[in-house]
Amino acid sequence: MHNDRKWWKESVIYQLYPRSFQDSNGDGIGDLRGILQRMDYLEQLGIRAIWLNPIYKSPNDDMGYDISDYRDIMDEFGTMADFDELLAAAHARGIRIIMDLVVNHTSDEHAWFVEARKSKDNPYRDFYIWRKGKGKEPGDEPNNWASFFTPSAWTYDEATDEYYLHLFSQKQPDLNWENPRLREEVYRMMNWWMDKGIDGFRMDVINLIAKEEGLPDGASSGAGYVFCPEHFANQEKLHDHLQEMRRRCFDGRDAMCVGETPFSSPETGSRLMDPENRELDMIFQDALMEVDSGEGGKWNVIPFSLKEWKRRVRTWQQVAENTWGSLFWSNHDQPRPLSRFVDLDAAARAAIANLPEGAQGQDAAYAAAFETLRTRAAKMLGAAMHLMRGTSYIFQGEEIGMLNMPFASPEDLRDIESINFYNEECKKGGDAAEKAFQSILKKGRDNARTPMQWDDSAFAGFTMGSEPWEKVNPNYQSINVARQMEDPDSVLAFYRQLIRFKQTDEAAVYGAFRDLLPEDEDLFAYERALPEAPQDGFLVICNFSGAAKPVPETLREAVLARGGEMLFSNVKERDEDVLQPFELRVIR
Ligand code: TEU
Ligand code: CA
Repeated sequence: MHNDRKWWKESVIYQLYPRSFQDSNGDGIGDLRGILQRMDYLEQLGIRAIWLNPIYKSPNDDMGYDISDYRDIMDEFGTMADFDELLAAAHARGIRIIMDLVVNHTSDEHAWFVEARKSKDNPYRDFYIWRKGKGKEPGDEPNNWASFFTPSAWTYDEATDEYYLHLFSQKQPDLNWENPRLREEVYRMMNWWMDKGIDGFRMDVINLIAKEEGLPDGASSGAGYVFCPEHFANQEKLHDHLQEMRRRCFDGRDAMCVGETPFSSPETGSRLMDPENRELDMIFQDALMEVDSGEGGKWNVIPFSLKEWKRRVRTWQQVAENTWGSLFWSNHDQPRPLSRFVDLDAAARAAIANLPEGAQGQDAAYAAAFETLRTRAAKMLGAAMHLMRGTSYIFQGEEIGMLNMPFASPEDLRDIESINFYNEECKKGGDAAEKAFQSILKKGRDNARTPMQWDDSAFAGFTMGSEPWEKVNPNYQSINVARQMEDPDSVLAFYRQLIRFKQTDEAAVYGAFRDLLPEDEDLFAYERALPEAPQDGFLVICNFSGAAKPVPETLREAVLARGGEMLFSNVKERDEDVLQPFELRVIR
């Protein structure tokens, strides 16, 4: 096992989405001074680093993932002076700052692209990827690639009679990483931020920066656009670029680099994270986030299979033992885990099943059961994920058990990915639009972007001014920080203990992982232990089901082999032979 000690292996990292964290000036949009108001909360949480989603100047076509000036702060978020104050305040509290950097593409309003589109011989032309098409009508594009956010990955530029490539929106033109001048500009900018004292970068879709030579068509049986990451993800040249970036920007610094690398196999992940290759310190891989995505991708929602999820967990925990890894239930692109990986509604209905139908107070009984099970399941999921091997990332709101948003209509959506998907489906007629909206309710990125729920005052204490940019979840009066701050049984209290344990217990940080129940459909149980000190390890036992489950014999033996000290539990009374719905036990 690669167990060389690093600060980023011993840190739980809080992912903070500034736009939805705290508004300080009443415009309904989160900002840097709002984060400064919440530094006590972040310190009390116990996390040792914060990953800030992009805060650079941006027209916000994709909420900051379309950067128009890498060396200035987005107007809505404040000023560079605010950032400098935030960095100093975080460091003064022993909290590191990881910046989110998007260098696969820029905004089309970036000065480089404004220049590039002026003429074919402009010095910035080949900072981007331009190709001649067969004409200028749909279907005439240079190849048949589909983009993540638009039917075609190409947009025709009348002025120079060429198309430019954009794997995301048409306001996010891809940068040409084959151009050494472009790479130099990126490295200089990265070093400019590093010299300000930041502690590392989260590199957005960094494994897409190298495209296949010749930009060949995606395999297709007919006309139409084809989503073909095999031609633009994990290409061989990627490794050259990452090794050059490492040499130019990270050598000699104690900074961390985590790369978002969708479509990565365990082999590719290991290669990217192997310290000998000097490419990335760790990656965000998407295997655990795709278990409920059927044929055709995320909008085809299929039932979550714990058994399949555990199979992928074993694969990536093996990678983590050989190199390292990241652990996350959600982020700004994923729905809320409590609304996705457990069925709270079914469990709450089962809990009150003995009440006669329509009995007086049935609604109150359901609400009470739901709240009890929500708190219990949030703790179980938290321990299940974050006690595995790898750096834990906690997305804002996870620590208080926030849920998906019951959006009333498509007009409530703010995310370009969902809006574009919905508009395309509307063109198909029939029930396509309604089906699309139902998928968006389950998997849309806006679910994670509703304002942080601080208290039960208007707009959940996120803003005291105008209507927030994204609607507040109506459950904010029962699910909020203030309500949990002083409650020793709250999700928040549990996460503080979990964070402290994950950052300080040797077995939790550097121990090996062993799945104890690989075949079980409802239970997830594993052991963490350092080979040289097995007795200092611990067992994690999770009932993902909303029904009580007997403790399997094999598990009972593993428990008896240990001292039996209960490190974490999420129920008051335990039955040694039965695990209650969503019950968790962590035993030393
Ligand atoms: O996400 C890239 C990416 O793969 C996502 O589009 C993801 O596959 C999808 O959203 C799952 O629902 C990164 C950023 O995290 C995302 O917010 C940006 O929109 C995207 O890159 C473009 O910068
Ligand atoms: Ca604001």
